[in-house]
Amino acid sequence: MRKKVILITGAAGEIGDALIHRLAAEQHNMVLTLDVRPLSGEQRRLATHIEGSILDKPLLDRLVSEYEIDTIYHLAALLSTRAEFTPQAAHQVNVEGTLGLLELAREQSQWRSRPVKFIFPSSVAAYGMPDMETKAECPRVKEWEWNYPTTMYGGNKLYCEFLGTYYSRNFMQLAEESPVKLDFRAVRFPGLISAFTLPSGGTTDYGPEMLHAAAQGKPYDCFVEPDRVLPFMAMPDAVDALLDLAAAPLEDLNHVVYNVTSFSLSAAQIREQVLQAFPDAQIGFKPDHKRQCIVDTWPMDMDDSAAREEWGWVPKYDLKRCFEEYLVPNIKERYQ
Ligand code: AKB
Repeated sequence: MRKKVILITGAAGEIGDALIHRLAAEQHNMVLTLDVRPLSGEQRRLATHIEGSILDKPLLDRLVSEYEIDTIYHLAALLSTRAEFTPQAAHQVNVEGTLGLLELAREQSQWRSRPVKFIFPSSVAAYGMPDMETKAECPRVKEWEWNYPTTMYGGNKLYCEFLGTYYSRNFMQLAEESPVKLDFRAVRFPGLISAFTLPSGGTTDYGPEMLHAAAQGKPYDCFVEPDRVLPFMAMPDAVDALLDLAAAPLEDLNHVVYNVTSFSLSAAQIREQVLQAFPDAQIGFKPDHKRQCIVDTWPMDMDDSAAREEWGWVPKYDLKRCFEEYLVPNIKERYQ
């Protein structure tokens, strides 16, 4: 008999790190992880890890012959700044990789006559505000507004939301016999901040980088202007959002894609928060024009009322709790 598992792709990344801990602690299911990189020491104890690529079709075939994949958390992706330097590679990983996994989930759903749950982290990058005036006039965007991404990553995420919707709702809609469709659900995340890991290749990275540099006594130059505002969220809330959306009864969900967010603040306000905890921190501003342009197309806030109404989404960490109870104590302990 095939072993029933929860599959996490991109498991060695920031969200994967936190998600493995939660899944292993809270659920009895076996966690199978896939990443081109090895897992860190502690994670290795909690999951069965396969070191490999989501683009390796024979590897995916081997996985489904051995395991019954019940839920997929598809986290593997090249983030926004990195994707601008290697757009073709980003398209391969972000779009073709997702398509391959959707196919795998479709086949598994039919083989076991039950939908595989496919949980997809999308991003604030799926939005594209045309200019700063519009950004100021429309600070809190709904899921269907301003879906005009300007980056490869944002375009990839928006298109994969469409692909997931297609596979879960419209696949084979012209065929007489409707196959069992998979159950695709997506959250659009703001910038995420973890006390334990640092992101790499993202455009919201200045938030966590400022804090982690200060905790280590290293000087840091922020790559966006002080007045630029973006939405952010603490990593434990991001993991809660994925788990809560996965657990929500399908009949309660009227959407496929949901915004989730916690607090919005400017780069200068992040600096102030960091200075409260680390008064000697040396944080300057040296804007990078290209990264700044990306930030300028992302909205200042996201309207997450659909997630709140339909599956009870509420972030546990507002700005104050995020810094005072989660980030600062854990980061101080980490770098002590
Ligand atoms: C990035 O900056 O690329 C990510 C994201 C907003 O999805 N953090």
